[in-house]
Amino acid sequence: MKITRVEAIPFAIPYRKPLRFASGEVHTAEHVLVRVHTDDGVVGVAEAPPRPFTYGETQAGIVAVLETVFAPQVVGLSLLERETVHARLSRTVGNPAAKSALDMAIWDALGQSLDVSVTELLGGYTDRMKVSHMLGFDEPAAMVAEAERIRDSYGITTFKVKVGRRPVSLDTAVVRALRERFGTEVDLYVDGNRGWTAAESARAMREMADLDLLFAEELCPADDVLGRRWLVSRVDIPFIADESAVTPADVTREVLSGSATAISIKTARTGFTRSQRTHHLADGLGLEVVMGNQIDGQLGSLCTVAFGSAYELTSRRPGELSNFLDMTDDLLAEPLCIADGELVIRPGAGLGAALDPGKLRHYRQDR
Ligand code: MUC
Ligand code: MG
Repeated sequence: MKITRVEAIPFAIPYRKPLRFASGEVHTAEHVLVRVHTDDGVVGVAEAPPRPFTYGETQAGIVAVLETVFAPQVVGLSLLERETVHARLSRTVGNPAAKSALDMAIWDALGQSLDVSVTELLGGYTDRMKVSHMLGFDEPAAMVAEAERIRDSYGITTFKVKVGRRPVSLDTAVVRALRERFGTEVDLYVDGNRGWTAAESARAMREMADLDLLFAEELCPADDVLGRRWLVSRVDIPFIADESAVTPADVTREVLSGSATAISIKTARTGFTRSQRTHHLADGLGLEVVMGNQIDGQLGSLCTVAFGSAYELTSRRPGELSNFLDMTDDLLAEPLCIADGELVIRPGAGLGAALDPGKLRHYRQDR
């Protein structure tokens, strides 16, 4: 169970349609496949989705930091030494997606070596999650049509609506149109990706007060410290910290200072080892948790559902597991399948993520 080699393989798969939100837009999944090899011939896999506009990581940067900084720190360790891996990687500040993919590939390899699933290794609560779908910026009619298509095709009835445009009525009109079209048949929440000021957020929330929203996420920047606290104190639904609370320490700071009352856990940026810590912290603090999506491909979504299914708290709310539906293709040999609004973990050991060698050859950018 000794780690012998770490590969970082850049690949690019186009989106059918771009996802647009307040802090950026994504046209192509330019991700990094991480493979961890062991002396027994086991290969663990995970993917790192860089989000330069949020965390400053780039595809080339992730490859470089994995090859030159992180791989040498883990080669030679046993798969069981996950806390040593965590301690070594944690000496470096930042680089969340690079560290997380390495961490998750190690857990996958460990699961394969022990012949148990990652979900069982982590907590083994259930084998599935309900799915929440993210609706990117568009006109109200187009966003309603997209929600209809997603509901009809996959049985999904929870939608996260991207907001944060100016004037705020551009977005409040979308949420109102969704509620008018679907009534109580769907659950809705909003994510501003820091696009509004605290005052604009308060105004938008007033305009949407009758629309029965589940949550509000990251409507304004947490760096506007007093404005954000003021906003959170007057919003009467859970206020989710997403990009403002990446590490467990961030969560502690944001929640104890009154800048958030719920959190998003994204395995793409906290892997399994840190996500576990964040889960336990949220459990102790009594926080609502939503399993978020860093615009992951299918391998990343498999990681999210594997973690989310492991605990009662993380599987309570629908997880954001469906961004891959907008991609033209993927690396998994057998595509993920969302049915009746649910995604089920893969049977078998580790993550159960067999890759298609032909697709990897086609989409990889390093040869
Ligand atoms: C989200 O919840 O903010 C957009 C950028 C990113 O990193 O995640 C997405 C969705
Ligand atoms: Mg968010």
